[in-house]
Amino acid sequence: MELKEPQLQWHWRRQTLLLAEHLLKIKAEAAAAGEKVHFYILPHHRADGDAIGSAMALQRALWREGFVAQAVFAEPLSGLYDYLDCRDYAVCATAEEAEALREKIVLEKAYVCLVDNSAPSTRLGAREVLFNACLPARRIIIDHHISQFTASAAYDIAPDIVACCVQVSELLLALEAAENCHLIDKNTAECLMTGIVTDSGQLSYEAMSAQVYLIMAILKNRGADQELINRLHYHLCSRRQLQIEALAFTQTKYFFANRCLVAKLSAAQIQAVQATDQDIDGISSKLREVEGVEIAVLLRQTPKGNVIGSIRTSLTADAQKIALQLGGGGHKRASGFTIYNSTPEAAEPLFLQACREQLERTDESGEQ
Ligand SMILES: [Mn+2]
Repeated sequence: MELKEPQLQWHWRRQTLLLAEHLLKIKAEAAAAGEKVHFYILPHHRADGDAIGSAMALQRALWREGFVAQAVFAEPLSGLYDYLDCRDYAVCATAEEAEALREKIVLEKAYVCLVDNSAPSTRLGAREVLFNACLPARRIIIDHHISQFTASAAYDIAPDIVACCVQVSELLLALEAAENCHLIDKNTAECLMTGIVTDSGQLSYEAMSAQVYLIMAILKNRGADQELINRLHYHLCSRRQLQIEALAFTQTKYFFANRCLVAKLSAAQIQAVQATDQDIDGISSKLREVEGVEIAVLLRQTPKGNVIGSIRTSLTADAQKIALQLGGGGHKRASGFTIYNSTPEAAEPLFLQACREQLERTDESGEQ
């Protein structure tokens, strides 16, 4: 008996195949010259599950390919990711640390690969000099955000894809197919599954294509513990998280006939509870689920006095268009922005102005 499901055919994206070819060429040239090729992998700062998963999976796979590869983060990874067993990463947070690494990159004529990130000037912090120090022909980008860069053989930029980990999965599967080798072990599969589960809002966004489910099936088959990943990222709740959520949920205001919901947290409140980014991360997604709400935002103040806005939208409004007006970016259902030297109170009218245009535009165009 044969199962017929033509929609479930595997599809190779052109960018995946071009990038796989690019890597194989680098590998072949290095082998011919008898040289070691060095890669530095830079995810965006304040790395989330997708940034961490894609950076660590790529690092492990490049090792298997015989390259020297080092993921370099802007900050140490939270204990939440201990199950990924990724201790072999570097942290580059200061100008001095960046300078030491910059010299190595120049000396080694290294490749620098941005993952889950294609905004070097705003999302790398001190590591920006590393990208700039890399020879332009040795820069690689794998990203699913709207980008200033154009897709090319070395730049897989695909804003329609739900997670960068999907792109890395496709790349590694293309390399496996081309070389008849095994790159995705249990650990790498878990890194990749983590990015997909977290960046898709637990598989809830419309960018969850049939192909992404196929990839998840492969990752599960390679040993990814998707049940554990779901529990750690979506079900377990720290006491701090419960406290900061309770605080945020009582500091909400509705606007635009209850279509827009704004919650605020001051730096002092976050400090008092000692809440981490992870304790706070899920709040805006929960606000979006309130009946009738089309746009939800959490405006939270950092200790440095900046305001980070996390926008979540339901069916009609485009979070990315709102964030772009405020100098931020992201995706249709989830985007973010930073307003420097501000307070949640001062940021609120700016956010509402950006929403106003989006809500009116939605009305006019009659989008569903
Ligand atoms: Mn991502």
